Amino acid sequence: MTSLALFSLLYFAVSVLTLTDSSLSSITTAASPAASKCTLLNRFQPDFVVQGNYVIGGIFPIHFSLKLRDLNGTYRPPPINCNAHKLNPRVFRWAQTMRLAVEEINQNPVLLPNQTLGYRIFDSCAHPLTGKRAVLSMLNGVSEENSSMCTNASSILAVIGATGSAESIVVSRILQTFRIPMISYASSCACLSDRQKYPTFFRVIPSDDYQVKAIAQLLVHLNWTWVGLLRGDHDYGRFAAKGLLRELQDTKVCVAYQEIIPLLYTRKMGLRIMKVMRSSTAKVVVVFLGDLLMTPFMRDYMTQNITGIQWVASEALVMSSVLSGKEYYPYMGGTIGFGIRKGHIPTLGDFLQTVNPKRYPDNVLVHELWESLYGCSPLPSSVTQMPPCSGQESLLEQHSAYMNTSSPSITYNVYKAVYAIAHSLHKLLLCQPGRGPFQNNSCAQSNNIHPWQLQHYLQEVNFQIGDEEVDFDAKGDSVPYYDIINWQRGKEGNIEFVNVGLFNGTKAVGEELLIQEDRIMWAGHQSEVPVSV
Ligand code: TCR
Repeated sequence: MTSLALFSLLYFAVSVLTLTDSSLSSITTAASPAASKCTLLNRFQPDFVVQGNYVIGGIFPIHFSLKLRDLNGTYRPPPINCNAHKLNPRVFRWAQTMRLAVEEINQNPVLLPNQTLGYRIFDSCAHPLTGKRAVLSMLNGVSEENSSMCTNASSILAVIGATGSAESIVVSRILQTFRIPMISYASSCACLSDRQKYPTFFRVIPSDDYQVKAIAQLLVHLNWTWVGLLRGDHDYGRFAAKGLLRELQDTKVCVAYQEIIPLLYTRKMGLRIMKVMRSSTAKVVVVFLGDLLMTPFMRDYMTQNITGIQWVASEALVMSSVLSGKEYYPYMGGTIGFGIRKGHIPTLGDFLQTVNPKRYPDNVLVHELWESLYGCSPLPSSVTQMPPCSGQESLLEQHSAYMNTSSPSITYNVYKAVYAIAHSLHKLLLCQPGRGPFQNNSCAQSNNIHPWQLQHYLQEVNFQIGDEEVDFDAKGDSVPYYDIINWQRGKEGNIEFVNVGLFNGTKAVGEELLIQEDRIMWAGHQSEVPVSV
């Protein structure tokens, strides 16, 4: 038995105790000659698959708010079925962007000519546990020695993913066993820069080590001496808070309190945190949190009618369209933070429009996208509880959670990550026998590429995309560059993200931060910098 099969079995034995999803409830052994070699766990299917000469994996939290029920051990654990939860249109766009990039590369006569890239995209359901299920299902059937295929299972050369740092940590631990490189488009925890722990991890988002430097410089620059700190209870929040405290050590900025918003948010906990915020003189609050956790907190915050807080939002929050409705402006207007570099994908808008129920009548995810965007179901009403759609719904720009293509940031990262793999593979295939980088100057064999061989080329990759150069440093990190984003009131009263400066981490110390203060609108719709002492 190959080591992965063994590994899968072991993991399956563990997973089955907690995950009794019907799709995972039995092990199938393929009745083919390969059956003795490969034990397939193939019942948990990818959401999107396309065959190709070389196959890459994708991991995206397409569904969110997976609720982990309490397991007290006295009853059969309920299935974890994340598909019963809501589809996240923004993330659905990320997954579509991966498909678009692969299609573009396959049509490109210069990049990887005469070769096709394929993909297998899995849903991580925004949780490390289900992220683990996604990566195991993706790998299932791949053997460690030669990454060759068992029946039906594609060998995966590299993986695009995951989103949250906590998920990437789990995914990396599994992929590194098979020396499969991964490129994350969103995991920014400084903890992931440790090559000893995460030897096959790369990312196209800067490490938070730079973001906390940028935030510390901003706080000092604006003379804010007391600030509050709010963070999520995850690796991202924990490490970012630790980093910020370190950066503030030798400055005159002090942290008045550090409060943690739990993964399972309750109103009671939220109110307790708001009490702390109210009683502190620190009016500036730095928050390391994504919009999924910030939204329920904000809902309670607004009922408490707290105003006068100047938010400094972390990158995961600062470009979130979920919180850009006009009802948020009195409470969150004036927010400032560092957003990752945006890019432009000219073909994205048209590509996203092609994803509709007329074209994909049998695709459950496309139905869910419609349910999520329009509150109606493209299926006959007998099947669902939603009212039937009229068929006239169209994907207009206003459905911004999916169609927002004006300033892609994480979306652009996904695009870059796919291109990084394509350029590396291209270089690998150009290798001249006798002049290769491997033992005795050998090259990789094009019909049997090992993922670690691709990693060698990924580490060295350097290419241009738009006006940006993409490469990785020795730790797999990418260029530290942020835009300063300010939340201002748009024409219709909603929040608009306005660019008011930048932080370029490649510049000399002291020259990294460029800020256009006169363009900033502060909390409470003020043009004067608020005071926080
Ligand atoms: N790093 C976060 C996850 C995250 C994210 C995002 C999720 C970041 N930015 C934007 C959704 C949208 C930054 C992490 O966990 O590392």
